[in-house]
Amino acid sequence: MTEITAPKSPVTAEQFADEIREQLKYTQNVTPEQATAADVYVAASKAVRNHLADAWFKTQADTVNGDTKAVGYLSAEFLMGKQLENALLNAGLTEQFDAAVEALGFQPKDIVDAEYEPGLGNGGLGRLAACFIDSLASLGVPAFGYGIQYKYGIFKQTFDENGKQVETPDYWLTNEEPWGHIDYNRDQKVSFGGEVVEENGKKVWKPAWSVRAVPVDYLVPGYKSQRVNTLRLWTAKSYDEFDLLAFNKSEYLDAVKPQVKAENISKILYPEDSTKVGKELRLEQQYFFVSASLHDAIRVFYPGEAKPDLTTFPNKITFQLNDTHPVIGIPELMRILIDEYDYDWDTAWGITQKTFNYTCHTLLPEALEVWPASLIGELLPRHLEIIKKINEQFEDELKDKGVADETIERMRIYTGDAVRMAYLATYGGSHVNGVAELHSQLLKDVTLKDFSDAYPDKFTNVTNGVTPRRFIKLANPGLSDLITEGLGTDKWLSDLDLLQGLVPLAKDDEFVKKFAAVKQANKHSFVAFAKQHYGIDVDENTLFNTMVKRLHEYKRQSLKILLVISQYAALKKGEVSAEEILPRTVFFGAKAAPGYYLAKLTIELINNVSKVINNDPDVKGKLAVHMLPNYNIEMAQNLIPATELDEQISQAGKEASGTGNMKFALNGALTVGTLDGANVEIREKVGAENFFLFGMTVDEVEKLYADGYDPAKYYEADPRLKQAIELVANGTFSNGDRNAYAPLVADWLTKDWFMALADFSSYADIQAQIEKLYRDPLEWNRKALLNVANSGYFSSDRSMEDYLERIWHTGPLAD
Ligand code: 26Y
Repeated sequence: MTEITAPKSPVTAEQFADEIREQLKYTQNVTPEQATAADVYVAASKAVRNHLADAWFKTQADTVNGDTKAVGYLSAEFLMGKQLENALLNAGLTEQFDAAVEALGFQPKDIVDAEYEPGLGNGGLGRLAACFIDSLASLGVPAFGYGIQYKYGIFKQTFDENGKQVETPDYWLTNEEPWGHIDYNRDQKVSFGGEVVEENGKKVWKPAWSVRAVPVDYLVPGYKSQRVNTLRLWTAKSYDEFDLLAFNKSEYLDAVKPQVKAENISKILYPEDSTKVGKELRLEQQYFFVSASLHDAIRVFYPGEAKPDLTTFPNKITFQLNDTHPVIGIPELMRILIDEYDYDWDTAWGITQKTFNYTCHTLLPEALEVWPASLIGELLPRHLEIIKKINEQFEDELKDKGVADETIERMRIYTGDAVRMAYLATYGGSHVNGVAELHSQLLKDVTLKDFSDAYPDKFTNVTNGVTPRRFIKLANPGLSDLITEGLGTDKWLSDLDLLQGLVPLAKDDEFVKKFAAVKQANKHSFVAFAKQHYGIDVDENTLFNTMVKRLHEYKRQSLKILLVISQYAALKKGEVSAEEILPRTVFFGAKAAPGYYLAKLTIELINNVSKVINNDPDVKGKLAVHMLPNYNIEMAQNLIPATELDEQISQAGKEASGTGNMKFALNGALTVGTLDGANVEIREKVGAENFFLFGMTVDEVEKLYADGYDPAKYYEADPRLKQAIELVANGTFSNGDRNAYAPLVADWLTKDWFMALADFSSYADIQAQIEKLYRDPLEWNRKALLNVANSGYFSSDRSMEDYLERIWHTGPLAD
């Protein structure tokens, strides 16, 4: 047995340089003279990984041998961002790295930049998973992230000459990827299809085909915690490389078919979010990673045991279902317990219900996954049987509770031809949570109302959070230093509530000026970043106003672009005098799902509005608009710290939480936003006077839907809005082509499902307040600083503490 030692003691810069040289020599096989930045990046990454190895082994051993329940975070997405800088920070090796790399003749930034960002997620849900595992490791809580190592992450976005989004595959594994270790010896078999037969009174699943799930392990180092957790992403391999028979008949393409079919499972990340895609491959992906992960957990916690006592399973690990994507895990654990380990139904159900909890990340009914029963039956026949039985038991339980028949009808998990995954998750686990106060309330009152009536105790809230290590310390070193100076300690990085200590400093004009200088420096840096990456010229003496997030109608990028157009029109008409003009640069960043027509048309519109405005000498220096391509974590880390005004303008009741809003507030941007998602709590924390609120409330939205919404009425009523839409309709942004945006215009005027038009006037009106405040830099920055000081609550460390207390009922490993 290997001795489990404490983590390696810190190294000097010289030692670290030697370690990099060694990696260059033995793994990259280049001399330091031959080495490029890409070589040094791989070598340094491997050296850091080696530094973490002992702490990783120790964490694993303590996790398995101790009696602290671990957390298994099951997620189809982990949007990690670049790893090297973060690993250095958490391992306490940043200074050694900087000096070592310089000794080797490189700039640290070039080495860090050589990393290719893995895009294994779509947006908020995937990034949240990444923040959560960072926080769990930092808190010292034993945890496993379980997901899929997609070969192709979220597509790379470019724009064609007409401003249309073009999606290109993101083959992020083109070059050596030093972080993931593929562990062929810890593989799992995952099977599909076939039929269920009865043998000796027992149901036996005879699958038709299987794939080999091979784990790729990523280390998740905690910040100053000496703990290193595991992110285990599964990749699919074929058991049959070649079908020899077919090959001998020289049908080469047919011969590799099984391999292609198997490996397809982990090939691509579906780029849809918020609109469900009922694709067979997606269900295969879900089952693939969940089945492998559950078996893996049994392997980890009951090593070598042929007949483990799995009644203890829920004491070993609690599984969080990150939205409905891993919910097939509920029937899968039932199947494992009953078919593979011979437990009776009731025992299996007890274990299963105790093991799982479900987080819902949406309010859009169309984002709740529903699978055709026929598809589940074909792909996972045994699971369909189990789901039917779960549904029967569920209906009986509801009857016993005295729930009315028509309510039971509405609540059915299995409807006869479909399986509702959110309902299965709600019934099949112990707790259900939304991701912000308002969202959790709406889940109880609307989306899952019947369930909350029947099982009120299951429902709880955990407001999202973001990791301050990546999103303040790494993204905004200037602000980090200032915070540390202001507080006299850097402990805030592990206890973000300490930011409160900055509140009194908002009264200190000198400190506020320092804060303003940091923001200006960040703007300056972003100007260089934008020039380098996008080839654009940005004027740093303008208000930096940003809207970055997925492109979706409910998020209302169209509301923002209509406002920009109206501001442009006012400037053109000379309605604003030279003294009144507040120069602004508006940044958008957003990917649209490839099949989402209106979203893609909105991107095209923004690009063409940008072209017209940026090339119009009449508004030069007053208004500029940039649609930045390929919004990703790296862009977020550069743009958020430079932003002064953040847009969070979704229709009230539609954005479950938002996490960008938290990152902006923590980086000293003021928010203009609606009373939606976590905006509500952000406004409460930072103070209503430090937040630009506009628009309808959830109740007002509901009432307007009920009364019958007619967007044309709003169009007629506000000349600013009317003018903006007319400019889109009359071809101003399409070289006179009146058809170019006709579908968007028609949608605005006749449907406008998310009521952008109804909120336009209040949104336009509040701009005067924003501009007035911005003209007083000291006051603006005072409020921005108060946003930072009062946003400590939005640390993902706090989110984790809430999950630990309300849902997981576990905690850190003993030291
Ligand atoms: C079913 C499939 C197409 C699907 C794939 C991805 C459905 C949803 C998603 C992703 C959803 C998502 O990212 N939701 C966001 O989660 C964040 C973290 O909780 C929230 O802050 C944000 O409001 C929500 O839109």
